[in-house]
Amino acid sequence: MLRAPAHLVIRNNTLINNILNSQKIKMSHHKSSRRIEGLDKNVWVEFTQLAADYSAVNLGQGFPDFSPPNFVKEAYTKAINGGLNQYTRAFGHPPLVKILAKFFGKLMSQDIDPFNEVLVTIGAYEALFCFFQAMVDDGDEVIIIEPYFDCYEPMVRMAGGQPVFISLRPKPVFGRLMTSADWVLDPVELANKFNKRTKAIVINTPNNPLGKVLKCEELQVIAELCVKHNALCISDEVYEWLVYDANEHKRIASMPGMWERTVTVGSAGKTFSATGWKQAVAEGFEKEFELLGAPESYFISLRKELQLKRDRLAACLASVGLKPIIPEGGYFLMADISEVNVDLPECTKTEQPYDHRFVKWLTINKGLATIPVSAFYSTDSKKGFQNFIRFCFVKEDATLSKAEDILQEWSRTRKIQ
Ligand code: IK2
Repeated sequence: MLRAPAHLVIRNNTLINNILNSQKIKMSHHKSSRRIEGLDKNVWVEFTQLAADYSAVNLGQGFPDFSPPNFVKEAYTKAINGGLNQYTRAFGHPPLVKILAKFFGKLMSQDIDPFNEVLVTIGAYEALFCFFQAMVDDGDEVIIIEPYFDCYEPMVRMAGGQPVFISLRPKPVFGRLMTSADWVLDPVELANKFNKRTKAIVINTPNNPLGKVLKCEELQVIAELCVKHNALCISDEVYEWLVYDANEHKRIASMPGMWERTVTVGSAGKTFSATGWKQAVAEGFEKEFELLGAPESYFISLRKELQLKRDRLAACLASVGLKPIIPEGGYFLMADISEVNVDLPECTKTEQPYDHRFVKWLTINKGLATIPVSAFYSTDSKKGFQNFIRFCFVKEDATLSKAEDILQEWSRTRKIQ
């Protein structure tokens, strides 16, 4: 599976709650293994439940509340009615791995062997899990860039590895809204994180939660360090089709010296707005292959639609004093809450970071669910990043309107007080 040092384009087609995302199951008289210590809590379990309990307008978890495109829904029905209901090839359904190799081979100008270089997993989660289990050994160091999608850290630890964190830091901006491009890595600091124990670096572009799209020059710095230190790169590109304005998604696997040392992870759930699906993806990619770059392509129309939603939400947040950081990609938007004074009541536990308490208050008292950004930082860095919350804008216009009404009403009452 992951045995060859060859490049693997890992695509997947559904979202499942894997062991890291499930609540700890108590087995009578048996202690759970050391490997899952510290995994009993996570931000998705806690805040998704809270949103449901208070029937809040949910701009928290990253899933579209609109339907996937008809052509994939039809392919799904066709697959089931046509008898595709039982096991297929373990490493990926042959028509799917073939079109993935053809599709991404074209984008990366590489010949990709569908049967040796493509692995289909159940969600990007499983692809990440397989990578860490297959490649990381006890004591290996894995560099993780903060803020990061929260499963990287426990997955590295579970494999026996040691996470080494480096933060993207915001540069000061004057007279305009901040964008995700203003958050940058210090190349010297990054170089200092590499050493002979470094097994891999995890990158995520467009980034969740910030929306940063890594530029060629930024990827170049990472690539050169990987080559110099013979390190692997796991490149989480699940939002690859969602880049806005003049930004372009660049694939680190295409850079000199990187093909042999990169595992690229995509997500059909994100790509086709169907986060809970398992089939019908091959036909979706077949159709998109024909339309690549054309205005009728779903990847292009979705991006345009989402850019409007991003701008609409950003304008609303700015008008009520929650400073948005304009994302270059992805479907999340971080906002700075430091200038909004809220008297958080006693009921919110004080030992939790401020953003956790703020999000709870907003969900319970105003009926709007979001996600605290400190959940995307390591324990030592959390304190420095308690003043941001994340909004998901891959939502129906009606959902966004409800959120706007809540925010505007709240802003009016703040002004009156
Ligand atoms: N990698 C990243 C960067 C992701 O954002 C996700 C999905 N996250 O969505 C939840 C949220 O942030 O609200 C994944 C991997 C997992 O993708 P998949 O759904 O294909 O398993």
